[in-house]
Amino acid sequence: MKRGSKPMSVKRRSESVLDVVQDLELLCVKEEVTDMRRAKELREKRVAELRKSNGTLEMGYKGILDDIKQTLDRRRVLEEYYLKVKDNLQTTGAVSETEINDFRKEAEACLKDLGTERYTVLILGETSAGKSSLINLLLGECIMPTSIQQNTLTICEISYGEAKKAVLHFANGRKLPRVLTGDKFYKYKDYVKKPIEDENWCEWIEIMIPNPLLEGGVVIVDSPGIGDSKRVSEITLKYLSRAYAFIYVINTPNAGGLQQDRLMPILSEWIKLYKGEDGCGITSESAIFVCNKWDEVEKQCDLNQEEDPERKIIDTLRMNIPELDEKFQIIKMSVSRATEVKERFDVMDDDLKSLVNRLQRLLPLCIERKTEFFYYWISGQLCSLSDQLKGEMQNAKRTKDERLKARKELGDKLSELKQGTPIREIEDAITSSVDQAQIKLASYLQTEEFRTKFFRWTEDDVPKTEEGQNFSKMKEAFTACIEQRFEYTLQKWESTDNFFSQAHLELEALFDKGFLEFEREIRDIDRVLVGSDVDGFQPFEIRPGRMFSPLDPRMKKFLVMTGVIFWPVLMSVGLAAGVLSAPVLGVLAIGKHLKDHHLKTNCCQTLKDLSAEFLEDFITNKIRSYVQDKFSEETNRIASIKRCHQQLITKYEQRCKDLTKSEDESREKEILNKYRPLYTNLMSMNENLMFDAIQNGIKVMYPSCQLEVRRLQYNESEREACLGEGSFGKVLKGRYSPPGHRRKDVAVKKIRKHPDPSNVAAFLKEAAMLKQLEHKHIVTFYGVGIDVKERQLVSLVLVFDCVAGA
Ligand SMILES: Nc1nc2c(ncn2[C@@H]2O[C@H](COP(=O)(O)OP(=O)(O)OP(=O)(O)O)[C@@H](O)[C@H]2O)c(=O)[nH]1
Ligand SMILES: [Mg+2]
Repeated sequence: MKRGSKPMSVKRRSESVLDVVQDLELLCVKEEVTDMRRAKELREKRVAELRKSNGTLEMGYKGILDDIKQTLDRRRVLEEYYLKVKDNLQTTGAVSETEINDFRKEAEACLKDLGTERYTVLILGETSAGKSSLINLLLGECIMPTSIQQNTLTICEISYGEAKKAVLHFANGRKLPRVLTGDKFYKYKDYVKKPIEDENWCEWIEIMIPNPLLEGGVVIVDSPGIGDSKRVSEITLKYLSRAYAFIYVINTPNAGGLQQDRLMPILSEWIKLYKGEDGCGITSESAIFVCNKWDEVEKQCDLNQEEDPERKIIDTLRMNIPELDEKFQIIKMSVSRATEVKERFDVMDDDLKSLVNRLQRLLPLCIERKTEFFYYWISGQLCSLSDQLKGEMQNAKRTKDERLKARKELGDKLSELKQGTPIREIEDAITSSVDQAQIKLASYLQTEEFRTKFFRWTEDDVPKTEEGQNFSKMKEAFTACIEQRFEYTLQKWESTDNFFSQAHLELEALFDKGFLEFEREIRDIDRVLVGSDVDGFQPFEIRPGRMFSPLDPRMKKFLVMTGVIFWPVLMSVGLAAGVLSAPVLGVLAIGKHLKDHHLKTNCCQTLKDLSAEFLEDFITNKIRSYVQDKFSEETNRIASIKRCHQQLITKYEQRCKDLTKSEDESREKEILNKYRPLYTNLMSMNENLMFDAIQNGIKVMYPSCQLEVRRLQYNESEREACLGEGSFGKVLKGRYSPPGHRRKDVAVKKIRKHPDPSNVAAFLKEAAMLKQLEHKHIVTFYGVGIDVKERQLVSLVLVFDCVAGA
């Protein structure tokens, strides 16, 4: 495969009819032909069609890069506001140096994340699924070695460089990284295949090439296959949390495509990531599943009509990822066919085109999630800062007695916060869950049901080992096989018994309760500090994906007050990375057995004996840590909450001191003069931020609250359509088709005044309120429709159930 190789000229001299017929097959032309002229005509026609409809890969790249570029503006808007806030804080001097520094530090971290123009796409899947082949196809050149045997054994990060260059990062800490350029460049390929035991094994390899797709910041990462070797799989699992987006390559013909025991370990890590990672980038949308080797499936299907492997795959995936959008996220293709079509005719076949289309949607989507997160953050900062100023102004108006009284009250509230009762409750509950789970699991492992399943091995189950394979490889294969079965059997048990998931749910509810309590304690403190009416606020239901309406200033403020670290914690985020701790099971001590049994080649008996040994060892030594590991997400989460709790206390203690500092009552006027302009400024900046964010396409309403305007119909000009008018807008009859539901009659409340920052803010605040009411089952509120054309807000509507709305 050479990049830039000329498309094959149709006039090849020694071409036979058979060649052309093969081309037709490659191009998926079904018509049967025997005549050379007709065959060539058909071929030319098909290639022309493909060129017209799908274009070349270079054109595909352009689409992807253009769409990424589009998101740059959004990031710039946020950056602009960050600078504005910073300027304001510095020039007024109303906010303490420490506070400004805190703000700057956090903002810069966020901006760095947002501004990173490296979009890492991790390609993963089981061994020999075609991961490396897919990368070569996407890059249009043979960068990764491919083979039917397990081949990629290290992480390879492929990014842009003006000249070809590779850097080998040896695992062996004593060796310095080695740079390969010029003639030596391609030597990295030898290192890709080096087994983990090799002293020159690389932890990762950087490959830089002047490829146009990568120039826009896309970084493609090839990973070792998951499944056969536990140690090798772990390399990939470790990398997971660093990726932006994922392409999971499935070896479709292999046992119906999705081997549950292979798919699940990786998928469950990925699920953990996205479940929590709301707002931080990884969502359930951030992966594409490529059902590869479809050419082989088609051949098999000719023989065997009854099975539909695609359906089977979709069902398995959906069982594990209920949010899966199958139209967008699952694609069946033949990488080898697409590669050949691309090389011979320089066009994208339909498979490749559809992959490129999905990438074109996937990458900007992942960036979008990050911009949303940063928007909430900066807007929350503004709320928090203005609240602080309000507090200062409030205090300036107090008499000395009132101030002392406030200080006393604050002291009481603070000591309540310090006790940390909700935290202790959660900690106790985690310990008790671990205890119970251990008892339950131990008793299951003793049952006849489990033992029969776990100890029965047939010839088919024996891992494939090559003739004369070395001892340690053999050992590893047997161990992996037993551990996989163990995990799989327990997964099956869990899927009927739901013991762990029930325990997780109960803990989750406790976290929610604790969160609300925490939030209430802070609100109490705020009431003393700011003095304004904060009772009106009612907390929302907290669920990842639809936790709250971030429009609510209290909530935003709470999130930033508790620091960015708390944000993740609330949504049970990214801790999954920490969860990827050392394997609990470890390598079995099976050397002795293997030696004894190997020669007899009675593998089934060996596996059976080893399973028994494994089980005994597990029950006596490993069960506790296994169960603890199952609850590690909760354990990590509570640890972070504790950290944050401590930080909050420090912050409030400082505020408590400040409260009595300004003893001199004559300063009231001075303080008010100093703070009021900044306060007003920050408030309006927040409204402007929201307005600009909307006009630049950033979702300011949490996704569950913002509906797609194209699903909504209403007619403003019809008189009968008007259900009523209010001060803010008029209410019209309309129809709304929620995704996956029938069309409904709805009431559409449309903002009446010219939409400017301040009335848009007020209008949306109403939406936030309504979302809350919906939760209380008072009114069915479908959401907000925001329509922007050419960066201009054209309409803004709230959509309710018709009866309630009317
Ligand atoms: N029939 C068919 N074979 C394919 C297809 N894609 C890849 N292959 C073959 O599958 C084998 C494995 O491909 P690789 O790209 O090396 O697979 P990999 O997932 O990178 O494998 P490891 O790195 O070993 O985990 C190679 O022999 C490829 O030629 C396809 O679409 N159809
Ligand atoms: Mg590979």
